[in-house]
Amino acid sequence: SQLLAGRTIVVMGVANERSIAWGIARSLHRQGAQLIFTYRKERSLEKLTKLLASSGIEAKLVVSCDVSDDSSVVAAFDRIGAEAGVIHGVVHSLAFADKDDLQGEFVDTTREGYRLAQDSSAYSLVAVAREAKKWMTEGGGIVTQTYLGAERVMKNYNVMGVAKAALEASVRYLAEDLGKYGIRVNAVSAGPIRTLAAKGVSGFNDIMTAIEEKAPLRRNVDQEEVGDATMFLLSDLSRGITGEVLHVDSGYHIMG
Ligand code: 0WD
Repeated sequence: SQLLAGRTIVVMGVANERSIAWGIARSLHRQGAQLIFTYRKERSLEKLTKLLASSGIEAKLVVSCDVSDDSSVVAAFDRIGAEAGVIHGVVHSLAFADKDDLQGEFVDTTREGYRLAQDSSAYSLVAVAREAKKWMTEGGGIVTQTYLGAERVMKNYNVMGVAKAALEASVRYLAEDLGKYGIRVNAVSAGPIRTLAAKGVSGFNDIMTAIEEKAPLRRNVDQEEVGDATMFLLSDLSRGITGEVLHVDSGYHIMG
């Protein structure tokens, strides 16, 4: 039987077929979830429409949402609530930083670059959780995507590492706030995966090679593995887990 039959889940952050959010959407669909998608750019809407058609996945709703704009988040979840009534999960798979801040030294980060990364990549989860919880009246799960750069200094990741640290702390505070409503909040910390966002991080190829050499599994992970772990965190199989950061990284994070 399917783990997510009868559940409605909002997936935020599909930009193209390589997006982690698309891998997640496929995992959720395989387990019977009804999916609602949000997108920011028109270009992503076009890609998403084609992906849905070619994969045979039928979206319950596709709605525009810019997570750095409160009124856009409110409007998106108003529409989602009006359409679905109840939602059981949200996948937050978005982040943004200025390309100039993903190279060189962190010490040179501008105030505006810092603000932008925090706002789109960390605060966005708080704004989304606040709107989503209104419709999560049967409980459920919220899952975001983070990276090891939150815990350790990773070359070039810089301002995004600091934003991911804030995101992971936000997961814990949100888990405490929403736990009383039966809503669990968790993060998946994925290893490097070649996507549009990854193109912005300089030296990305070297990072992937390091995983092949040093990670216990001696290989990189893919969108489907991250998708299945995220699916697990949205399903009842993980009902005792909240405030957690689950590494899907071939075990790389345990290595010294
Ligand atoms: O190696 C990787 N790719 C890893 C990514 C390793 C570990 C974690 N992650 C994280 C990312 O930091 C991000 O949080 O996974 C998440 C998804 O990343 P991705 O799949 O690599 O990225 P991508 O395919 O580029 O999609 C990100 C989407 C884009 O969609 P649009 O429609 O805007 O083209 O997030 C979007 C981004 O532009 N995004 C926003 N969407 C709404 N409002 C915003 C925003 N303000 N900012 C960025």
